[in-house]
Amino acid sequence: MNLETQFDGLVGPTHHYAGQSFGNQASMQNAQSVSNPRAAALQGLKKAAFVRDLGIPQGLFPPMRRPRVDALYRLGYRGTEAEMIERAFQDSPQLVSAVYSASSMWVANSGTFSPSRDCVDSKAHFTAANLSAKLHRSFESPLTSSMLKQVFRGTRFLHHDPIDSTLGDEGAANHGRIASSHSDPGVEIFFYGREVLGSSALDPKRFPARQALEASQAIARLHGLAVDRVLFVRQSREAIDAGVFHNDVISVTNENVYLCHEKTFEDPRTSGQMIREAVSRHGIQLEWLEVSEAELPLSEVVSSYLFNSQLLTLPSGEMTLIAPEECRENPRVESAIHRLISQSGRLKSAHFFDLKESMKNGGGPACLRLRVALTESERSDVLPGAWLTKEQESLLQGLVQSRYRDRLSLDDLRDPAFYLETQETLDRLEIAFGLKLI
Ligand code: SUG
Repeated sequence: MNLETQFDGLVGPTHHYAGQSFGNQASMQNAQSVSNPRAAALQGLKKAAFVRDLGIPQGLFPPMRRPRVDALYRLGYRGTEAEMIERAFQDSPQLVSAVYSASSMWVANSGTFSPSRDCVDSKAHFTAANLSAKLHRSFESPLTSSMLKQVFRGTRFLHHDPIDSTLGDEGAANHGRIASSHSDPGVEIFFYGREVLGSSALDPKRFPARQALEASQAIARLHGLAVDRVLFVRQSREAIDAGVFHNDVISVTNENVYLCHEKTFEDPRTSGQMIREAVSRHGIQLEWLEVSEAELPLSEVVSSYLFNSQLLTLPSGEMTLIAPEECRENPRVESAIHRLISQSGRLKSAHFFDLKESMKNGGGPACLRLRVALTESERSDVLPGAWLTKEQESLLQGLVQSRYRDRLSLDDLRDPAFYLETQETLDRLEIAFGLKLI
């Protein structure tokens, strides 16, 4: 059986809360709290190691180099690094927060991946996301391209540059795939919240929609996906306005299973029919698992992050959910999970993880990983240092324990000592992963 490879993002030493993401409830609510980068990285590592120990291939991306002093330079700041940071902080602590953001940990937003089985040239395609909706996240995109190229090497992979930034693209968080198995060709679903060139009549009112239809269409073309295997589905604006800023906050696919909430789509009847028809045309036996608004209201979808669980196929062929601890704290969510498990032919278990540090910025288990359904030969082309082996796990644990702070506030970011300390930590991570953090 070909299991889907998971790549998690290691939380960086600059993880903090600054309310950078308007429309992301957790980020907005925790704006001024003090973070614990050490706990954040250890929580993420523990989850990734657990998935590896289930027998699923598990990789890890390093954090990106921060702060983006180059961005400060482009914005007109001059002097030494410390001077530029201090001057920028005096003008706007939010700007310093943006250049220091550890947001690259949410690698579900790093890019869109199409397995070689789906692509006309039989290569595995990546398009790095432009993340243009938020300043702090837009700094990721050129670095993401470089990182993906360093990790997925050789001629089996094709890497595309980010789409033009006016056409917002948030990567795999707005992308799903339904297939009989990870080894088979699938139907790829692109979720979008707005049209840049079309009408704005269906745009959400309260919060911005981040994904543009035109970006998704471009990715489908670049990846060489067959027209009858691609769907473009509009996200519900009511859901976006309730805090569903990415589709992976309200639905998740894995092989032939689609787990979603009633309020996933702007037009549930047409979208549901389109998905069922496309999938059955290709002989895929779809298992549609739906949670209604009556069973779990949108507000609790957002607070629990149930749909941001990882839905994973195990070596036994059964599926499991890797869910955030918050799901166990809400009795309604807990009983929904029990119902789903008892009803499903494939979902048989759930595991709960404390990812509070990431959750407080709106990043659950699925945000922290990029799924790449690789063949065995494609796996052999992956940069060796990017696999989460037991040795790599303990090396990184040690590094995090000895070098990451356990308290970080917005004010700490202006401290020149923190700048130097961060560079040293990132240098060590560069060596541990064997790739260049530019
Ligand atoms: O883009 N939060 C991220 C969370 C990303 C979640 N990813 C997925 N759903 N796949 C975002 O909103 C908050 C940073 C801050 O406020 O400091 C942040 O960027």
